[in-house]
Amino acid sequence: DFPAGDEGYHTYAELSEELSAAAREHPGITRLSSVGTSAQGRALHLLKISDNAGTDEAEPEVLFTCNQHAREHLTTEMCLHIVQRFTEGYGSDPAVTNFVDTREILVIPSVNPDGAEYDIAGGEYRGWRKNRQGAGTDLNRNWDYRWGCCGGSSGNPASDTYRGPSPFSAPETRAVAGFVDSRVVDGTQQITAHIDFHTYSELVLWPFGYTHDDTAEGMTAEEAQRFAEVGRKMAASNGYTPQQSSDLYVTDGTVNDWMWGKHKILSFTFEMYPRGAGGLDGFYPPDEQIAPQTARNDEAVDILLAEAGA
Ligand code: 0X9
Ligand code: CA
Ligand code: CA
Ligand code: CA
Ligand code: ZN
Repeated sequence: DFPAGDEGYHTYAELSEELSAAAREHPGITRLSSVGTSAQGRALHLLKISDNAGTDEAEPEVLFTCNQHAREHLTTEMCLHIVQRFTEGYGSDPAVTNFVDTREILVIPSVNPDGAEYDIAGGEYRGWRKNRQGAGTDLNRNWDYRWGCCGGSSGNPASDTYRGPSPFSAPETRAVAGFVDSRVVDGTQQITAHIDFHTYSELVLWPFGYTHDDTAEGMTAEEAQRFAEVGRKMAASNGYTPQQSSDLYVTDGTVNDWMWGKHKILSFTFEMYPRGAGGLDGFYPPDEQIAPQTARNDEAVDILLAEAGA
């Protein structure tokens, strides 16, 4: 469990129950499923929120993923907040109602439930980042786009940025990627925009991460410009700092590079609160921060949902 005083965070069992409750209480606009299972067999929950959620309608699909990194528990709360806002606000909040009616909102609140549970299992935080397959794979180095290309990951299983023995060796990344691949319908990828939530540093990041170059094969100057424009607009709404992800440091095999490189999905990483901290402390803000730091991204989420239709 979470340490005393941090009970506001959701364990995997509590997350599962919240999602079931949201689906039960809002059956017309939700569909709860899973994209697969983790290395230890936990369901990787997926909640779709849209009018006529049981039907695949011709509406832009927007994906939100959270908790690739085990210890980044605030991000799971971010995805839950998105779920709650777009279910509970439907019919009363006009902006929410409009997005639910005109988009298919796809939320995967925990990509790494095994790691998250391990991080809290001892009743005190362990500072765990990776999944729980062997010595652990960094899921955000395991995606099959220029995997291991560029010194932005490690081949050492003991490393916190271990890329795994092969691309998509982790069942968690393979499952999420399989779901995204399955959204290609009649040759067209239905998902047009995506945010992967992380902590911490208060940043809005866009691809590519594998190279310092602004443009590269698969990223024209116009496309890079669009990323920067949307990224800056979202950052202006939440006070984060916008930049190309490699400006932070070079990574390879990350989710954004795959989403854009393979599927041309407008894919961002948000590094949430806090802006700075001493080492591991930044991963464990008190649960009193959940409400303000998740609501802080409401406008940015709405900006992305609007852009998804553009
Ligand atoms: O290293 C990561 O996977 C992300 N940061 S975290 O502290 N949450 O681990 C950042 C990924 C963004 N990509 C690049 N910085 N290139
Ligand atoms: Ca508290
Ligand atoms: Ca719909
Ligand atoms: Ca659809
Ligand atoms: Zn992270």
